[in-house]
Amino acid sequence: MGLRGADLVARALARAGTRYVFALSGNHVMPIFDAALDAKLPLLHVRHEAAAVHMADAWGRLTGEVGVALVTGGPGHANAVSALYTALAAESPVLLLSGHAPTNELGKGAFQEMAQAEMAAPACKASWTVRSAATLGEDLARAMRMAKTGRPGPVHLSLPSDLLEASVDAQLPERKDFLAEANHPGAHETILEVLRTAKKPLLIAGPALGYTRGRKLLEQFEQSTQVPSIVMESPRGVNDPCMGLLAEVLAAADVVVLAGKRRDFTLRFGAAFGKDCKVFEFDGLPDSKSLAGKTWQKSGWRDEVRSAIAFRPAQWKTLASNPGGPLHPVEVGREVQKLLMAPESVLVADGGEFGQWAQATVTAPHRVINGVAGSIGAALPFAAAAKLAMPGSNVVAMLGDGTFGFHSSELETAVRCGLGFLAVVGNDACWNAEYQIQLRSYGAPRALGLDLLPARYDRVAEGFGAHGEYVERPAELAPALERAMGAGRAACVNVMIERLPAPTFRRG
Ligand SMILES: Cc1ncc(C[n+]2csc(CCOP(=O)(O)OP(=O)(O)O)c2C)c(N)n1
Repeated sequence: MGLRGADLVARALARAGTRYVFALSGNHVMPIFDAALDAKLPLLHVRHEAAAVHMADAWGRLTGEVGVALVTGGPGHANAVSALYTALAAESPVLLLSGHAPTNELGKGAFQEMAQAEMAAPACKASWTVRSAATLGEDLARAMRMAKTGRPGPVHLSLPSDLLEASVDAQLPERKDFLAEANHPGAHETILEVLRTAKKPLLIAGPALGYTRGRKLLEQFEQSTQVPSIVMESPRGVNDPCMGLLAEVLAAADVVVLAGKRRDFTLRFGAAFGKDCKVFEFDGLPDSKSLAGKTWQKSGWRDEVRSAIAFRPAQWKTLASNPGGPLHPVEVGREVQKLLMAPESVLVADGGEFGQWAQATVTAPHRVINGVAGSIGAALPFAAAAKLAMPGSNVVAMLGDGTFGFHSSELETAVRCGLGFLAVVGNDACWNAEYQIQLRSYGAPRALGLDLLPARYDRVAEGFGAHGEYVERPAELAPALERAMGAGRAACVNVMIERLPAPTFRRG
């Protein structure tokens, strides 16, 4: 038998070095499942198409490789699209491959026919339908390069099923055709000079510089220039509690360079800066070669910035919950922090108020958060992909109880695939972030519709074969976390917490 279009796709993915394809099956893509066998392309089957994209997203952020998701056409594709938005805002290199109705039936009411490329386009860097079986390999190579080049992001290809089944006589692209480095464009002498002569300069990087390799570049830049750099990748921006007293720093800076960071809502569209501050927008980082021979003055400003961002209330160190429970989120964070001290540990934070408490109380060398998109629900798929990418690491996801419900069935995926991460659910029996808005904006008597049951998410996890722990009182927390970490499989610790608004900080 000659090669089918599907073989070209599977072999091209394998040649590109794709280590996993996060997939959910469906009629249109079954030829690719079949072709994956011969191409030795590992498929990891998930429980919801959005989870496949979230996993590809976390994979992209943590490894720098393009994360690949494969879903079926029509409704399968539609399910995947919402998750593209998170990857787009996070500047994560993702390729979404969706099956598609066959070309010879288009316009006739084909099974699950839908304008898929158009539907994905607003949430992607690029989005198109492949037109010929012979170009499937080239299309894939181009899509992968686009996902990684410049500011990384998701790219979508729709693959009509007749092209996947057609016999092809086409060459596979070379390995090099799939490769492109996330580039951080080069020097900009004027900007460097302005930074060098500023008294309180600040470099604010966008999400793409916040992941493993980007962070190294930022560290090098900061070491060479003494200019403090921060990454803004969280939805509350200036009010993000994990950024401590960032608002003070932004108001005091005299020169700000936005390095691949938009002057968007997270910076109050620029109103977060002092009125005399000079703000420059630059698409990336000046490269270190152009710094040679320059002298950069050290000053106390860099330390001032660091300590402002690290600011947390002193009482957090000793804050204790009521012994009878529920727990204060700070106490939960303090215990979880102990699990994430090793160099490769990963923190996943998601959800409304609890997600913010988690980010404010826990740090880890690697972080995957729901990001500027502010979309909740991705934590469990993120954690599963993180464990796959970094199998020797402790991976802890901290998520709200509402958030848990979005992708709880991925705990089954985790157990089935041997992905032993820990999910810590902050259970306040509420969609608290929105409840807090009701309290602030409309008052307690007008609170409506946001209560949840104090549900036993630990038992849900057990039902999927994971390890479950239920924590009502502070004394139970540490032993429960220890048992969960030692369980040797995915685990869920369901912690009853106080229903508190996320913290905001003022000095003094
Ligand atoms: C996909 C999506 N749907 C809805 C929202 C709005 N939203 C933001 S936080 C939140 C409540 C989250 O509740 P939970 O996970 O229990 O966390 P809590 O705020 O209670 O700590 C909601 C509904 C959103 N940001 N993203």
